Amino acid sequence: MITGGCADDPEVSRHVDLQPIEAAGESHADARGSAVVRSFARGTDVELEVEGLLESEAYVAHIHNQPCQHDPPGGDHWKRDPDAGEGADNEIHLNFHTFADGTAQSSTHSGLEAHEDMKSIVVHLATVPDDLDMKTDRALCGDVGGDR
Ligand SMILES: [Cu+2]
Repeated sequence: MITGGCADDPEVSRHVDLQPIEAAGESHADARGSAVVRSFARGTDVELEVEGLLESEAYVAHIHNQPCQHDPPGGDHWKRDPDAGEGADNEIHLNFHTFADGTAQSSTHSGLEAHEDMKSIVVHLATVPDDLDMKTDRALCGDVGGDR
């Protein structure tokens, strides 16, 4: 349950099934997650649950602007205004820390309203090896479903 979210009745709720990205390798092969994206006239709530991640690690997740089949999976960050800058006032971010069993839950309320470019949720690797960059540091991806 989200408390302190946008409103009682979302206009649209979309479910997201997150699967491991192959490039993340063995360490995340069993990672899974699910999320709900609720759209309101005045913003967006996201609830995320993950398991099978590294123990007691920090992760970041974002809403992205391409589907998971895109290369790289999820493309770039979704931006409410594509011409404006990065950061939480134009993007939707979730920061979380896993428990000792590799699970975590995270939720966020953003004042940014959804639009069609909201295609996926990407969970980035907690620790980025030297030979990876933001395009290849992805642990999980899930397409934002179109169901109403
Ligand atoms: Cu991202």
